[in-house]
Amino acid sequence: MAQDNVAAAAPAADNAAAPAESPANATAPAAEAAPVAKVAAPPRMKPTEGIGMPKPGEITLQEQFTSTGHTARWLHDKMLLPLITIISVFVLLLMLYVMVRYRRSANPVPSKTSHNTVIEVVWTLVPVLILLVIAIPSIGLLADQYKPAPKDALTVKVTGYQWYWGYEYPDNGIPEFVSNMLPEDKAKENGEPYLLAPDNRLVLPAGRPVKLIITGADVIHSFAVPSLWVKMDAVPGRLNEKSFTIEKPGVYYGQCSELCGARHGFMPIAIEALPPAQFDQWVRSQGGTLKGAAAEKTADAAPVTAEKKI
Ligand SMILES: [Cu+2]
Repeated sequence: MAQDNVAAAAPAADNAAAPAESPANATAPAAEAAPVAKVAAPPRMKPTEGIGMPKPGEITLQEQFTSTGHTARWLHDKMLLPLITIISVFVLLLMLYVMVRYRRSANPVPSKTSHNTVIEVVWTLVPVLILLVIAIPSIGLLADQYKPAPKDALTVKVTGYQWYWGYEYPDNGIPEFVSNMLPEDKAKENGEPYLLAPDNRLVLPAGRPVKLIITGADVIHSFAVPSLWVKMDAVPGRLNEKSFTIEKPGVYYGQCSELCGARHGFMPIAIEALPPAQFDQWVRSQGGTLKGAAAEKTADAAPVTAEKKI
């Protein structure tokens, strides 16, 4: 293309009636030095209905895509929910029984009983045992949620602003870009849930450990993605860490979860988890460099120019 322009400009130089822009066209190719190989960003991933987002009428937790998420959902669905159901039904039946069995018409002379050692021991010990049974998996889950990231984790800095998110990839040399909510017509056009879909997503690799460093720039926000079991406060002047590995590629939506001002409800989060190779392609499309094992595999990759993905 550069040669075409030069060839076209050459005869024009002798021609007095040459269009005014000809000299500019002739010099432009010279100004652009060696051709730069451009890596295209992978196409914007389509979300799957009901995955990584709430479902209408849903009463339980969203389907989980991290190991901590699976433990948490198991604790909620298989332990807490059955226990509170049994206890609530038991107390309700006990109250109904007492109301019917000891009603005034059936008991004109009320009992004067005020003490029963056996019952008192039972109603103290049984709740203690129930709490102990809950505590064991619960403490394990708590520890899991704050486990430090493995050494090879990809670090991404997340900053909460009034009222949008900023994402920076220090490991890949990608400077911060911001993520704003999509207007309703644009979200619908993309086939994405309005109020959950932002323009720029937080792109992460699936199957590789990730470490988010979360902070706030103005007030306290909270970075929360329910289907990845992620919720961490973004506090000005403090760096909070959250580490996880996303099991499957996909789009996972979340929202700011700390009341942060007028547009708190309009600063959604979308994590696009790409297969590792596609993530590396995305990094290069943004002008970033690969890190660790990913860099060795594609060491001969051509340099690229930055291209923002919308
Ligand atoms: Cu908020």
